[in-house]
Amino acid sequence: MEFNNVLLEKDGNIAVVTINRPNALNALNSETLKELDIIIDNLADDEEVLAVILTGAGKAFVAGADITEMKDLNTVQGRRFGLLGNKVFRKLETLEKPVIAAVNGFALGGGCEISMACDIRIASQKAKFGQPEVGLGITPGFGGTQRLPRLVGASMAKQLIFTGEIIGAEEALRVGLVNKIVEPEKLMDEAKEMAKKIAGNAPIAVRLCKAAINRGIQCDIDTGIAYEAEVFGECFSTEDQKEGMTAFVEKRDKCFKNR
Ligand code: CO8
Repeated sequence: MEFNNVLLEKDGNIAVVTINRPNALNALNSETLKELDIIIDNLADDEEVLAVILTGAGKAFVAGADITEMKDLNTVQGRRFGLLGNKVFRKLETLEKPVIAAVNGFALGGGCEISMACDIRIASQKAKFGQPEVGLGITPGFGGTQRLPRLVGASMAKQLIFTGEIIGAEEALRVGLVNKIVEPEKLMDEAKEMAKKIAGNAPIAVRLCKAAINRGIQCDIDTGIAYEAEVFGECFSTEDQKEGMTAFVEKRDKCFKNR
């Protein structure tokens, strides 16, 4: 399937999704969001894909939602646009496969927000992050007020959102917005290496860990632990649990089958 603004490539079990509107610094317009929506559905259904990398073409990761498209929206249209972005980002966040954001450049507004809907963020030394919305007369609208405080704490999230300041990769690492920083030319190799490492583990266990962590960060610890016990138990109904533990006992390489 061909898309106008997003590229999808596969490298074995790894899918690389590249937002590809470099002339607009990969700004997210409705068409791009709708294409991402379809691509995420396709990735969910593709049994070959065990991990996903999201990146941007050219010098930006994503420089935000498309300001040209948003400029003249009325209340109803603004809400609809916000809901579309939120629907797609939440679908990405709850995709039953791990997603790594390989942040190659500007990740501003909706760009920072889509990176936060990924499970892990690897930043190039050239990456820049920020939520500059208040300078445009709006609030973050694709989950920034919700995911940023969960990642960096309420106080730092308020500083970043109230000031709209743009921070570099080092500061993003310091505040816990990114997992690691790498040289620009090594970004995709590093992301693929991490994706392959994850894909080498039992896929059902990885999927259940993602679900347990995502659920746990938004509920009380007793509910979270009860959920963990449930998914832990579920692992023992999988062939891969038997394989992983038998391979350990027999001191041989494991061969997971995603079953
Ligand atoms: N939307 C549309 N076009 C953009 C965007 C954007 N967010 N960002 C850059 N572009 C375009 C520029 O207009 C320019 O186009 P053209 O060549 O036709 O003039 C092209 O990309 C290149 O950009 P610049 O020439 O500005 O490149 P610079 O390297 O000089 O500057 C910056 C790079 C600093 C990233 C600058 O482009 C910039 O400040 N961009 C806007 C960043 C921003 O404010 N992003 C937040 C947008 S708001 C948002 O994301 C809210 C999300 C929630 C929405 C909810 C809706 C209800």
